[in-house]
Amino acid sequence: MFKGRPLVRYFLLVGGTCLLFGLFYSIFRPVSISVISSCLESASLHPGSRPKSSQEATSEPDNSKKLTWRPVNKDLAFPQGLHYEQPHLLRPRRGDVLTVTSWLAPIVWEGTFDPVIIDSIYKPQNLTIATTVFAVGKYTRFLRDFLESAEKHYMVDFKVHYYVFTDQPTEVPSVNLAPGRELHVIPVPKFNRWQEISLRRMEIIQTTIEERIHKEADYIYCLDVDMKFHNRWGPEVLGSLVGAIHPWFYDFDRVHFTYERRPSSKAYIPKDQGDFYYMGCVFGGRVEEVHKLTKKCREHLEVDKTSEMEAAWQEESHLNWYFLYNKPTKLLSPEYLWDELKGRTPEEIKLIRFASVIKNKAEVRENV
Ligand SMILES: [Mn+2]
Repeated sequence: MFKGRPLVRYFLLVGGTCLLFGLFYSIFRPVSISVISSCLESASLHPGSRPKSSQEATSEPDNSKKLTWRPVNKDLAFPQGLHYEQPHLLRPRRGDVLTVTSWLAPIVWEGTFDPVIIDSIYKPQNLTIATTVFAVGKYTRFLRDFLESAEKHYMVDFKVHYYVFTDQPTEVPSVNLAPGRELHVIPVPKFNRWQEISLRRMEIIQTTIEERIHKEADYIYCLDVDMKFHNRWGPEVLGSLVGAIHPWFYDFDRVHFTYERRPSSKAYIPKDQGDFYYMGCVFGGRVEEVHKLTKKCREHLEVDKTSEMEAAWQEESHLNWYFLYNKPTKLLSPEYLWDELKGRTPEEIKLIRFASVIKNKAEVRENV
């Protein structure tokens, strides 16, 4: 009895301590873990603020740190006295199509915006829109139609700087440009396969943003050259990060999207993931955001290349991966990148703004 009491006290003490520890642990563990992980996250959001590992230090120098971006004008200042149609909450302009995503990004369709309001907001902002096109090999033949139709419909009354990447600078046609619009020809090497052009495009856009576009433009749109404008393609497309929905897949279930499905590729998207299938021939947004996009896609393309992996649809597969994990802030409906091969225009497409030119792919593509 006398001997048993210290033993009881001992067990009480040990048991109590364990209980206390358990209590402290359950209270503070989730906090400390979330604090640590949020610290890690913020460190990865600002790569410049954390010491670089030796592996990173040996890779290419990170030019992005030195870049200064043009200030963002986020105001939607509207002039006084302008008359326009009143919006009605119970009368949606489009009842037949999705006009906003589940992360609240608008999807731009004819009827969802008032061009008078959009122009009145954006024209006074004195914006410069960089526009990249690649005209390599026989694709130079598309330049004239592309540029002439762009002068009629693309960002009319805005300062547009076209950057034409080509292996044949002498083949770039001279097209009359409206005041404030410029065309810069940037020589690139001739690639052996058309897939190669698609694989190198992200890298070339990234480098050109770093070298000059970051100083020269507020927004950048990267477009395919084998396309033609048919109707307004205006400032309603402006947004931080903008993707365009592919005209062939918009009514498909995501399991049927032509995402990259091999887990060994950096563009891999599992069957049960994905919002939309975006087309590689149109993407854009603020120069800073498009720089992040091209840099990440370029890195992923290079990782895939070292393991001799080529994603199903090259840069388009990587672009779809990027937009899945970095949601676009504005989406363009298929009006903004139609394909004439689709034949009869469906009911939901009220007008075609920009469409691919019907071409003999075997004839214009290099080494198919
Ligand atoms: Mn194309």
